[in-house]
Amino acid sequence: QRALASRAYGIGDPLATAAAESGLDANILIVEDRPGAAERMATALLQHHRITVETNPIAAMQLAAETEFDLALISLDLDGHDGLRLCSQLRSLDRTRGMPLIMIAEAHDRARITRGLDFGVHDYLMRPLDRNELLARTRTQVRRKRYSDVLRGAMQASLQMAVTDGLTGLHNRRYLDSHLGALFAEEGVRGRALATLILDIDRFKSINDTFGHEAGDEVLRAFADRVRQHTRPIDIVARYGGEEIVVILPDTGLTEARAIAERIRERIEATPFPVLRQTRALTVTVSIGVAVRGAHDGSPGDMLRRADEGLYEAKATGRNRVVA
Ligand code: GH3
Ligand code: MG
Ligand code: MG
Ligand code: MG
Repeated sequence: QRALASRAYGIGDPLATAAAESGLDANILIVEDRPGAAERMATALLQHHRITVETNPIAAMQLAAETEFDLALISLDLDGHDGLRLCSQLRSLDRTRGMPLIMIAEAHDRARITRGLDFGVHDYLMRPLDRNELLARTRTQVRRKRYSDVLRGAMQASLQMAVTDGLTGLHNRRYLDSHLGALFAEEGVRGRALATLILDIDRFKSINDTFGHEAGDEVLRAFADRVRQHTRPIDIVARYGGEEIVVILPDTGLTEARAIAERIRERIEATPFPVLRQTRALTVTVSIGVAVRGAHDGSPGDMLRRADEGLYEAKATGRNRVVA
């Protein structure tokens, strides 16, 4: 589905295909308390869809919040309850907002139908129900739902792509820039420490020059994986430049940050990196600059700059070391 979603973005065809195939097997909720009507609808729709019938709007609300339905058909007159209120609640809840709704109404319901359409109910059916009309309107809404699911998936995929580095799967610099400011402010307000590591592979250019750019890419990917393995889920790990990775460590002071950096440095050096078409794995080393947020730092840029100075010093004093 993800592949379909990313291909579909900006291209018409896969969307059309998804829509054409969507007529069958939707998950449909019918909220109706007249047994005859509920049964007739269920019988007509069961040929193509999975059907759940519920008579009570409160139970229906709960069910809709728990299960993903592709469509709900809702009677406006449920014994003692206003079906329109159920529609309105379903439209306002995050979890159910994307579910299409069809009202089942009587001729005297004109005013309520209009109100429903006004707040986003998609369609309605008049009693006495016509079987073919029921099938047609249902099909239309199910297709619309499938189409918008595909679009939403494509949108999420492209948003994800915009903040992800394609080679390593790490966050990219754009992600770092847009999240670091808020994190910096938040940790400051809470009076917590914040640390930064900047890691740069030593003599990476010679890996490219000796073994080729593809081997370089392979090392870079494995390097990124190892760094990620040695950090926590709450840390931000981002590819900052060519072969530089920045790690932001929330709630972490200098001593701990230096220890984490030293551990990563050791792990990189200790285990050589296998490379395609090379019988011997390559020993790779990394230099790391460490900085913590200072009392007078106005922005995360100040902290990053000090980490970068640490990195520069690590390079100047022999590489394969951590400088805080
Ligand atoms: P130093 O120890 O001083 O860091 O030496 P270095 O060779 O690692 O440093 P430099 O910054 O001069 O070179 C980095 C190299 O990284 C240059 C560039 O060709 C290479 N590089 C940048 N991005 C990529 C990439 O995505 N893939 C590959 N294979 N190489 C890359
Ligand atoms: Mg460099
Ligand atoms: Mg380098
Ligand atoms: Mg570099």
